Amino acid sequence: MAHKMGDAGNGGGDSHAGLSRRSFLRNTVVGAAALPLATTVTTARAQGGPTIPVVSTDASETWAEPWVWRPGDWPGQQLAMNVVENENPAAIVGLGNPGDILFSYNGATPGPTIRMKGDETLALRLRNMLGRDFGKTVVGPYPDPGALPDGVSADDVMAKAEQRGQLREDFCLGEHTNGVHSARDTNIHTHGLHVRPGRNPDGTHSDNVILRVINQADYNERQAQIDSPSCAWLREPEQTSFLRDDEQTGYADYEFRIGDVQSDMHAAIGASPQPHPPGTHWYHPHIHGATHNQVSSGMAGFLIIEGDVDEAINQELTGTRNPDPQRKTGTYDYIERLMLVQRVFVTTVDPDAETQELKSGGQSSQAVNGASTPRTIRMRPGAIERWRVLNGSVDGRGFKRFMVLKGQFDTLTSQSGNRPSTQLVKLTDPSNGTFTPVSRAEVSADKQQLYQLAFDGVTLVEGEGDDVRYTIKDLAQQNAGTTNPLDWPIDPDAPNQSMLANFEACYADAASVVNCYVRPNEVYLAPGNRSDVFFQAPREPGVYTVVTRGVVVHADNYQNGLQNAYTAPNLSPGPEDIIVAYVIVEEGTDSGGNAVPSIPDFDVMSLVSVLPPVPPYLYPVTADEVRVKEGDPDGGIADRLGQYRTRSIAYSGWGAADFPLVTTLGDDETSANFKAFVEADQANGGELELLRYAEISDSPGEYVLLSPNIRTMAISTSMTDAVFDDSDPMFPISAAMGRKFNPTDPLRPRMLESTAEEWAVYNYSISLWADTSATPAGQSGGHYPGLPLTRAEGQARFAADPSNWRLQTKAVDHPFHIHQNPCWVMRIEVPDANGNLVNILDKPRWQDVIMVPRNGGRIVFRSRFPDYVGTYVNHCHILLHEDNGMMQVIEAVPFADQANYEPKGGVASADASAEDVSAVYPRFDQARAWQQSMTFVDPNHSTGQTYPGFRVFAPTG
Ligand SMILES: [Cu+2]
Repeated sequence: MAHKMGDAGNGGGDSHAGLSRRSFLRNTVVGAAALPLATTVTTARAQGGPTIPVVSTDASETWAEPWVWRPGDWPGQQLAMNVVENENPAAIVGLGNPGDILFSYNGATPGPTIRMKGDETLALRLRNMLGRDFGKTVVGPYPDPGALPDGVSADDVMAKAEQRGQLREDFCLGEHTNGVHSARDTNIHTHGLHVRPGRNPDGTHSDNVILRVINQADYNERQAQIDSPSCAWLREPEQTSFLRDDEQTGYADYEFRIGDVQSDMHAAIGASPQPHPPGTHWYHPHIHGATHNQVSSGMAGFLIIEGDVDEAINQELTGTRNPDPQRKTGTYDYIERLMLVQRVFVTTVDPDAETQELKSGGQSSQAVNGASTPRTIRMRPGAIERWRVLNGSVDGRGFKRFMVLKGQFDTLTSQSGNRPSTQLVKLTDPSNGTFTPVSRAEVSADKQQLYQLAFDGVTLVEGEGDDVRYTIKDLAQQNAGTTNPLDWPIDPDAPNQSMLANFEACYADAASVVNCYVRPNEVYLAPGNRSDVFFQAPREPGVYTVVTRGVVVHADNYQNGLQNAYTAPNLSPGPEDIIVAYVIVEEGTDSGGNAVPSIPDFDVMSLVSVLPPVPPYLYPVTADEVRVKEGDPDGGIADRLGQYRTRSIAYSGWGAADFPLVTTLGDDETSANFKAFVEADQANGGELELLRYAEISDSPGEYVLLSPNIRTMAISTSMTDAVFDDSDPMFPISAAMGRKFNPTDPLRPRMLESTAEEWAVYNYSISLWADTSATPAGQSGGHYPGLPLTRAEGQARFAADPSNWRLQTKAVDHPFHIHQNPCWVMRIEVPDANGNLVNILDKPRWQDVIMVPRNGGRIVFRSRFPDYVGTYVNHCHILLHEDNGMMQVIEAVPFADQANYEPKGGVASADASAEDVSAVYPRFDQARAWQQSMTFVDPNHSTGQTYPGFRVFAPTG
C-alpha cells in the first residue's frame, strides 16, 4: 500500500483565478504580524498581479452538500460505509475537491448525510478496506523524541525501546495503548445520539466505541508475524484467535435503534414509546489512537434526526410539514443547509509510520463541507434559512465563533514562526477590487442578526416545573449593549502591546470575562459543538459573508505570542478565521427575466408559538431528581437517603512541548524525591535510564525529567480522595491522580441506571510562568521550571520584566464530551485574573460538548442515565488529547450497590455564587493543580505506569 507523499504539496482546493490564494499570501505578507490597518490590498488585475476574487452578485449558487441516505427509503437495507484509502490522494474528487485526503467514507468527504425519523433504525455495514498499517509505536514511559536535551538523541531512545520490546508494530496493538497509533483501524460513533452503547441484544453493534474493526491486511500480518514482540499477547495460552474480544476483522454490522426513548418510564406508566428528539448530530470514527487523524481527514458526516420540531417550523414557513429540506420551498424560500466546518484538514495521516515519507507533513487547510474555497448561497431579501452548523474541528485551535458579516470578507494568511495566522480583510472598493484589513471592532460592527433554535442537537428549552417549553434565542439580545475588551482600540504604534492589554482586560473582573466570551449575534462553538440557527436575508441587497472566527481566549498561545512579540515584534500569531460561505442577497426574477414579488416580512421569533411540547426526556434535571428518595433503588443503602448523587472529576495535563522542567538539582522536596527515585532505579539496574529522564550532559549524576512521549493529559475519577498517599514518597497513587484511558478501569465512574447525577468537571491544565532569561542547569529545549501563578501575578511579573518573564507552559480549555446522554449544563465558569470563577452561561441548556476553561475553570451539569446500561465514555474533544489518553470509561449499572457516586448534603445551582458551589465541590489551588498535571497513571503499561513516579511539588518563587 503506497501513499505518495510527493504529491502532497501541490494539492488543489485553494486555487482561484490566477495564482492560488496560498501563493498570493506567501508573496504578500510572509513574516508580517497583524497588517497595519492603513494598508490596503488590491486585486491589482491591471498590473497582472495576484488577486483576491471579488464575488459578483451575478454569480450563481454553488453551495453543495453530501448526498442523503434515508433509512426509511431503503427498508431492510444497510447503508454501505466503506472506509477507503486514496492510492493517489491528489486525484480524489470529494464534494469540494479538497485536496489530498487519505482516508474517507466511500471515497468522498464529508460522508453521506443521514436523515432519519426518531423512531427508525439506522442499519449500516462499516467495511475497513484500508491496507496494512506501517506504524510502529512506542509503548512505555518514553520521553517525547522532539523534546530531548543535549546529549540524548531520538535514535538512542528508540533503540532502547526496541531492545526492550516496547517498539510495537501497530497491527498487534489494541485499545489499551494511549498515544497516536493504528492509523488503519476504524469504527464509527454517533455523536449526540441517545442510543444503546456497545452491542444490541442480538449481537449487532450499536454505539460501540470500544470496537476496533481491523483491516484484513493487518489481520494477515498477525498470523504471519505471530512471533513478533508486538504480538506477545497472541501467544498466550488462553488466546484462541487472532483477535481480541473487542476486535473484528474486515467489517462490522451496526444497528442504531433510536426509538423508545425512556423505555423504562414509558413501560412504568403504560405509555407508548417516544421517538428520539429531533436534532443535528453527526458521526465520525472513534478509534482510540487514530481518532484525530481520521476525523481531521474528513471522515465525518451529518446525522439528522427529523421530527415534530422540524414539521412545525416547516408547516409555518412552507405550508407543508415535510418539504424537501434541500429545496427552497414556500413564500419565504425556506431551506435547510448543512455546514460542516473543519479548521484543520489533515491530508496525510500516518504519523507513526516508519518512514518520514509516510508521516504527516503534507499540506493541510480548512474545509467547509469538504471544500477549501468558499461557496456561494443566493437568497432573496427577507428569505429565511435554517442552518445546521457543525464545528468538526479536532484540535486545540478549533474553537470558533460563528457569525454573518455584512460585506465581502476574505482571509489573508501570514506565516508566524511555524504556524499560519489569518487576518480578515474586507472588500472596500468593488470597482477596483480593493480589500482593506479591518479591526476587530469593525468586524463586530458588521455582524448580522441570527436566531438560535438549537445547541448540540437539542432545541432550546426554557421554563421549569410544569411550564417547560421550547424556545428560540434572539442572538441580537445576547449580552447586548456591551463591548468586548478584545475589540478595544489598538495603538497602531504598538499593536502587540495594546492587544495584550486588551487580552488581559478580559480577565479584569466578572463583567469583563462575560463580555469577552459572550457576544451578540454569534455562536461560540468548541470542537464537536453544533448549533441550529435561522438567518433571515437582510432587505439590503449585496454580498454577506458567513465566517467562523478563531477564539483567542481558548488557550495561552495568543497571549504567549503577544508576550514574545515584545522581543520579536513580528511573531504575533493571529486568530484563524474560516470563510464558510458568501451569501448574495438580491431580488429574484422569473425565467422571462421579470421581477418576482418580494418576500413579505416575517418575524422569526414568532416561530416560538408553533413549537411542539417538550418531551419529559428534555425537561431540565431538577435537584429533586438528583436526590435519593424513599423507594429509589439506592434509598435503602445506608446513609444515602436524602443525599444528592454527585461526582467531581478533573481534566489535567500539558502537551509535551510545554512540559515544565524538573531536575534533581535544587534543595526542594521534589528534587530530593527525584534524586531518590533515580538512585533507587539505578540500584535496580538503571532500567529506566533514557526512558523518561536523562543525565545532564555537563553535570554527571544529575538528572532532568523529560516530557513524556504521550501528552500528560489525563482524567481523575474522583476528587474525593484529593490527597496523595503520604506513606510512600515514591509511588503516590490515588484516585485523585490523573488516569489515562483504560477500557476496564476498575475506578471508573458507575452511575445507577434511571437516576440522575450532578457532576462538576474541573480543568487543572494550568498556565506556568517562567523567567526565560536564565538557562537553568539541565535545560532542555524551551522547557523551564514553571511557576503556577495566578494570571494577575504572572502579568505583574511580565509587566515588570517583559524581556524575560513569560507565560511559558501553555494551557488549553478542554472540550468535555460525554456519550449517550446529553447534559443539562448549569455553569461554565472561567477564572478571572485572580482565580475567582465567573459563570459565563446566561441560562442552563442541553449540551454534549462543554468547554471546560483552563486554570481551574469548572463546569457543572446534571444528567439522567435512562434506558441503557453498559460502558461508554467521556473524553476531551480535542481529539489528539483523546488519542493520548484523555478519555475515561464510565458505566451505567443496573444495581444500586454497584453505583459509586459521592453522596453529598447539597448540590449546585445555576444562580448560586461560585463560592457556594466551591463549598460543594472543593477546588484545588494552583500548586495542587500543578501536581495533578504532573502526575498520572497509564495502565497500558503492564506495571500500571505512574508518571513521574515520585512525589512532586510545585516550585515556588
Ligand atoms: Cu483536551
